[in-house]
Amino acid sequence: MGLKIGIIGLPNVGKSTLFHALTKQEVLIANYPFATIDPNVGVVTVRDERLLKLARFSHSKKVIPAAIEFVDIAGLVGGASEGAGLGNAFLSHIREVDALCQVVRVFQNSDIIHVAETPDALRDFEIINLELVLKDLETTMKLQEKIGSEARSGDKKKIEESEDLKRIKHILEAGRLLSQANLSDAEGKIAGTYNLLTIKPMLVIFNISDKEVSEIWQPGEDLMKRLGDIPYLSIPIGIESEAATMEEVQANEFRSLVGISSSSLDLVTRAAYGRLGLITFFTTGEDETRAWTIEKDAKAPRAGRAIHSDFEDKFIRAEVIPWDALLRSGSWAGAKEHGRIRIEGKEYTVKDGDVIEFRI
Ligand SMILES: Nc1nc2c(ncn2[C@@H]2O[C@H](COP(=O)(O)OP(=O)(O)OP(=O)(O)O)[C@@H](O)[C@H]2O)c(=O)[nH]1
Ligand SMILES: [Mg+2]
Repeated sequence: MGLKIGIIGLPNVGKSTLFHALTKQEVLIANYPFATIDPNVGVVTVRDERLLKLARFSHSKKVIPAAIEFVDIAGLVGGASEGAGLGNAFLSHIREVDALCQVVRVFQNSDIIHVAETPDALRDFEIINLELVLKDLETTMKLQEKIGSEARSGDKKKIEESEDLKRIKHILEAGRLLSQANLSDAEGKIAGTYNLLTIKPMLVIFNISDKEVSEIWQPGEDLMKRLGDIPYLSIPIGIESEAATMEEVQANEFRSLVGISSSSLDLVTRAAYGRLGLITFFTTGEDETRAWTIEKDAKAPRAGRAIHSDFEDKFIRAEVIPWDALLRSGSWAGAKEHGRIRIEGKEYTVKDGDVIEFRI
């Protein structure tokens, strides 16, 4: 499953710097707004200790981690939905992604230009959200016109869609993100079908300075309220970007100088998984050990489909064992002997960390 995350935010807040830290790709990082015009795209493999331990256990020739694609999108400014700054070009890039990672600048540094002179996390966060909301409002109104005229012919489905759109519009008019409003299944489906921007799960990264390590900096009360259930991380992106160019030992020494224990970047992928409701299961053997990404609550046949489209229909049963139980058993045969490998059918809900062998 290709998972795509878009990095958004005001210009010059450190989006490309974060992208560089994550993907280690050389991109234009510059102290002027709108340095990025065309999006940068890079794939990051998800670091997972369980995968490495399983691969060692199975003496696998190949290790295949899960991957996330990051897209570094051009900066947005107030009025972007109506064409200000680089205008609407950004929107098509945002439409394509599964989740949004919003970078909000916290670090103070008068040498680094800020489009509104000084950073203000709450205000800046609101500017970006408002642009997304306004764009969704525009899309919704266009849809209402189209679907409304179809509904007048008496089409029952269109009448229902029209009602759903009305409520969606209401939420947007109140300036709220759809992801934060309790949408009904039908409303959620419409928002997804028409690719509305604010239904996409969001994750916020506060770009803190090297002097404000995460233990110290916390969002203020108003900002916390506005974040609601949106997960956030505080990361000194500048530090991580520099550390990205070093060997691991050296990088950790460098991090410890500013009081961070290990790479905070791993937290980004983990938070993204959590936010998107994704889990990992494994397949392991001498040929390869591989991590697979599926939705939480997926049943075993659906998990099979992650491996091969055939596997869902041809699914007979799955042999399942939690990864750590397998390691403790010493071998697959040993685990079998001790009855630790369970035989599961079509109704089995896959758990994070399961090692699965499919019988088809
Ligand atoms: N001091 C400090 N500077 C940073 C940090 N992160 C980024 N910068 C600097 O801020 C400037 C802008 O960084 P970019 O990563 O290019 O910003 P961007 O958000 O991609 O900007 P646009 O592409 O123009 O929208 C560069 O000069 C960076 O070196 C940080 O954590 N601390
Ligand atoms: Mg950039």
